[in-house]
Amino acid sequence: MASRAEDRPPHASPHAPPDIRHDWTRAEAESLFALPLNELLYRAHGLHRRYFDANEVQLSTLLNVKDGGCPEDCKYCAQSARYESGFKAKKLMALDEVVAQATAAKAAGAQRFCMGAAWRAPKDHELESVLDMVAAVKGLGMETCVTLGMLTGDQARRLAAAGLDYYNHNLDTSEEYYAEVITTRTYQDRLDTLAHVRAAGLRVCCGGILGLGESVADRASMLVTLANLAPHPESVPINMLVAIEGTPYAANAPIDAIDFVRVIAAARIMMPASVVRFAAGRAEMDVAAQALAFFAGANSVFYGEKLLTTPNPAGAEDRQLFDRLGLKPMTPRA
Ligand code: SAM
Ligand code: DTB
Ligand code: SF4
Repeated sequence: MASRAEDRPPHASPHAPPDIRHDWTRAEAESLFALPLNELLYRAHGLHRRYFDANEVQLSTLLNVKDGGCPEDCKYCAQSARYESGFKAKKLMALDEVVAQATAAKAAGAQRFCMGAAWRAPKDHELESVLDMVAAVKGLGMETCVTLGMLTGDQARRLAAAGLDYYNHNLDTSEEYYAEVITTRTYQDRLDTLAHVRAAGLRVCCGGILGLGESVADRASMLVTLANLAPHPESVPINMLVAIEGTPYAANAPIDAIDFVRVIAAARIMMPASVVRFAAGRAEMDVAAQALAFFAGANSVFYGEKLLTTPNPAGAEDRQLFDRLGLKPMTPRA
């Protein structure tokens, strides 16, 4: 397929292979991981600079609007009702509380407000309440994102009509490894929801988790699935597993920081125009490793002292980090 004009940076030669491709193979992704680190970083950072201001970072604040009690069995998750994580189920948060939290996030400098719910899939009356949240947060002048589990086409269209900007729905791992991690839904269920979200005209936020016991081939396979979605997800969160007491993955070994950086770099090369988020796991990584991840192509973070159920660096700590690194908040695109 011929590449679209906007897929090429202005100075690219018309004969050069396009940067933006949807025909990646697992062997290619694995060979990126196998490059000497400096070579991999050089290639990734070069692409990063072609498509982005390399000194800008996108800031998203997360709020769990529906805590715990989820019927799914995702082995990493604090909110599955199947494990003894000690995390209690609560009712859907009230609208005024959501607005108060979004207002505080905006005042602290967040550009996007992401609301998560521990559902397998929203019921229609539950979706109604989320539509009100989306409209209210949008009314504050923030970008909106929600992650609610599986959606029908109709539900995706209703979210789009309410003014939603992004829908987050992660593939989490490779298709081959998926059934090891989650048995209550299939990879195809995930892909179907992503297709509904895209067809409704929403921007897609889709990534995965490292540290689930997956192999390097699984990591390559996940990136290939992501990069072969056409168009690419606009936002690609790469999470490090936050090991949760009581879940089957409580004792998983932490992933090596350099391996994490390699995945960020490969994601940057395979999806050069997408915003790649260093998502969960920054609280467990030192500043030098975070700086390397930003150089490798990460240009978004979760900003605010809590993820969904676990800690994230505090806003003041991150502001200090961004100052040290000379990173500035990214201007949201229209
Ligand atoms: N229930 C919905 C779903 O799973 O689609 C939305 C909320 S769910 C908590 C959103 C995403 O958070 C998951 O797909 C997973 O990628 C990430 N996540 C959950 N628990 C995590 C953990 N302990 N460590 C890293 N990422 C995690
Ligand atoms: C994503 O990719 N990561 C976020 C968000 N999308 C919803 C969730 C991270 C959760 C980390 C573990 C927790 O706080 O429970
Ligand atoms: Fe439920 Fe989402 Fe957690 Fe899976 S990741 S158990 S679907 S809240």
